[in-house]
Amino acid sequence: MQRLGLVGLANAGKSSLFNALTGAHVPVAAHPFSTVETAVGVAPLPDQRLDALAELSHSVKVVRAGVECVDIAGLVAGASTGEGMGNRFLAGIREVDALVVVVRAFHDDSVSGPDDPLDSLETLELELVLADVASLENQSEKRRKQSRIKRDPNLAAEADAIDAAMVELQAGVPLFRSKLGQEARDRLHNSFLLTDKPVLAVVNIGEDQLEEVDDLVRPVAEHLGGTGEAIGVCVQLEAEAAQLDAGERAELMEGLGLGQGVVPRVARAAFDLLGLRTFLTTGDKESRAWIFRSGALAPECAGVIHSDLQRGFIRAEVIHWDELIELGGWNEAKSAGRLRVEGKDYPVKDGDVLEIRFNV
Ligand SMILES: Nc1nc2c(ncn2[C@@H]2O[C@H](COP(=O)(O)OP(=O)(O)O)[C@@H](O)[C@H]2O)c(=O)[nH]1
Ligand SMILES: [Mg+2]
Repeated sequence: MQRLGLVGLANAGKSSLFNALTGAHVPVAAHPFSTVETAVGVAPLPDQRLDALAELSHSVKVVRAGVECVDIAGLVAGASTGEGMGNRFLAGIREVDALVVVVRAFHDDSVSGPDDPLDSLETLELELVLADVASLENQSEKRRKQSRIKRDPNLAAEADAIDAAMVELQAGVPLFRSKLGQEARDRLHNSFLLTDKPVLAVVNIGEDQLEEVDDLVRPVAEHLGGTGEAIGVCVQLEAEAAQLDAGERAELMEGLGLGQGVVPRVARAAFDLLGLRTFLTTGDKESRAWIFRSGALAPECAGVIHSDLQRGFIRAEVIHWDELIELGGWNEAKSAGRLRVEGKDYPVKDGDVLEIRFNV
């Protein structure tokens, strides 16, 4: 499963965001390093398509997709040289597939730490950049030497990619917002870099800043350019709301003009960032969202449901969810001739409703 790592300076609100996303109860405290053990949880993905399908099929159960989140222990300036949680922090980041960077905008004198979001983002980027520089040190020479010994041109190309990455990193630019091309990025996979992961920034605002949220988010969004999204969230408010029952939560959020709250949008954006998609199944037992990699073919998607369905895959009957709703049901869609029959080379699309035919 793909994993999302929450990172940020101490007291930025990472554990609070983790709780808001996953509905967990990780200790939240006004001192750094309260998160000693790394917490892992699943954030359910909001999905209105699924609710519509469940209603259509009178499903007993609705099973949402989720994204796995890791609350990574706090970072202080100097982590790349072993300050604070140092290497432990960096190791935590190495293991995730995308980063949610939490930067603080809320003011609270009783909670230590910087509250300038852009400043925090730059501090964080610098630590990650320094760690990447350290791990690439001498690597291109090594690759070049091996390339000569083994007569392997791929190693020389990898060395070139490392050199190109070093130019960016030494100018202080993390790879996620660098000019490095896709081919070079692909060649850096073996180097397990920290700044090579896709990034979503969450600007943690105070309740008193709801009106200025756009002004607080803009500098961070501009800094990331086209390479990453930034979302303003009043994390503490949403973490508290996550502990309420659905009715009370809706009332609180609506009252503040926050609709469903912003956290579901964070979960959705993070999911997209990971390059993940969902297809759907629906019936009277359950309506369910299943996760697949963007670009996966029908048999691989069948395998997400059960390996038998992949092994014995014959064909898939497919219809996009909104067409199915419009037609009023599976049988109606069938008699209208709107169910498509797709074979082994069909690339499944986000929002497809599938029924798999297979041999046991
Ligand atoms: N006033 C205020 N305090 C917050 C907000 N978000 C988090 N905090 C507080 O900041 C402290 C650190 O939060 P925590 O989630 O533990 O941060 P972490 O160190 O990044 O995991 C806690 O005391 C939180 O209650 C907020 O939006 N407003
Ligand atoms: Mg924490």
